[in-house]
Amino acid sequence: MAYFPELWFTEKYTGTCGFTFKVKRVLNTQQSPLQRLDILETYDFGRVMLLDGLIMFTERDEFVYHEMIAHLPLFAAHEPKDVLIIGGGDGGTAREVSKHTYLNSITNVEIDEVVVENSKKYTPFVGSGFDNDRVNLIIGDGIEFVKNKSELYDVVIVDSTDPFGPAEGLFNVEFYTNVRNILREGGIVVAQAENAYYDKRWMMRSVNNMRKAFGVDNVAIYQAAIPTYPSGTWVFAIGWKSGEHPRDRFDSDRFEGLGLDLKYYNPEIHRAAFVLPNYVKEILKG
Ligand code: AG3
Repeated sequence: MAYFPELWFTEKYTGTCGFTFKVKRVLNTQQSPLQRLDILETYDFGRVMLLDGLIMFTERDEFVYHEMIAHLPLFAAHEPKDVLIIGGGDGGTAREVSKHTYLNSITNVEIDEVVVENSKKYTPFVGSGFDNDRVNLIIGDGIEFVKNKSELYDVVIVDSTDPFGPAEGLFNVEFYTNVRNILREGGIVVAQAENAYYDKRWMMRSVNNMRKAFGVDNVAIYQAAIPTYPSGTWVFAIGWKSGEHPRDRFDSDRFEGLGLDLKYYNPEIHRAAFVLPNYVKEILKG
């Protein structure tokens, strides 16, 4: 009788626990100049992209991350015109930002072309985000891009990998300061900031560095439930150059006007995402 050995993948969260699923097949494995990339076909999560062995997104729950990193800052921003995405090489963030059809420009700076190529080929549900003519994709280093830039943006979205390897420099004070310098008054930055359960030090590195660049009173975090990321609850750090807390800014006219068909983000979530459990509040106090 034929013998079908099974293939399982585990992302280790610590030395002693992790997240495991069975793999139907491996669609691609590739080493780019910057990182290892794997595309898996799974039973429970559809297609999955790994970078350096860590889950970047799954077909089943990527909508949570991409809606929350894009729509929350965009609906909080006052008449946004120009958006900059740093990272986001899979196209998921560009896909969501493109739904804001009134924008003048969407610039996406991704360092690794191999991620873009693979996403277009194997995970078009996000990769097609780059098919939109309004998305200007630049293959380059986001850290360099924000240095000495003269163009201004209303919203900057940092959709990066974890804070080591290629993305390390996207979590430091210098980077956030350069981002602040290219924001218009009232402008908003959002950065994926890991989680408060397994990786509170990384989360706080992002929050503290953003605080140094924007001021303690102009930085907050919000959370979203993402089943396939460590702890299942993901943190986004948000900084604003001036004006009201983004929790209290929500352009309902623009939201109603666009009539988006979304699966996670809604006006109630916009506010509620900023409500934090006590253990997270404690961590934020430092
Ligand atoms: N970027 C953030 C992924 C972080 C996940 N970390 C992990 N699995 N250890 C996601 C990219 C999606 N556009």
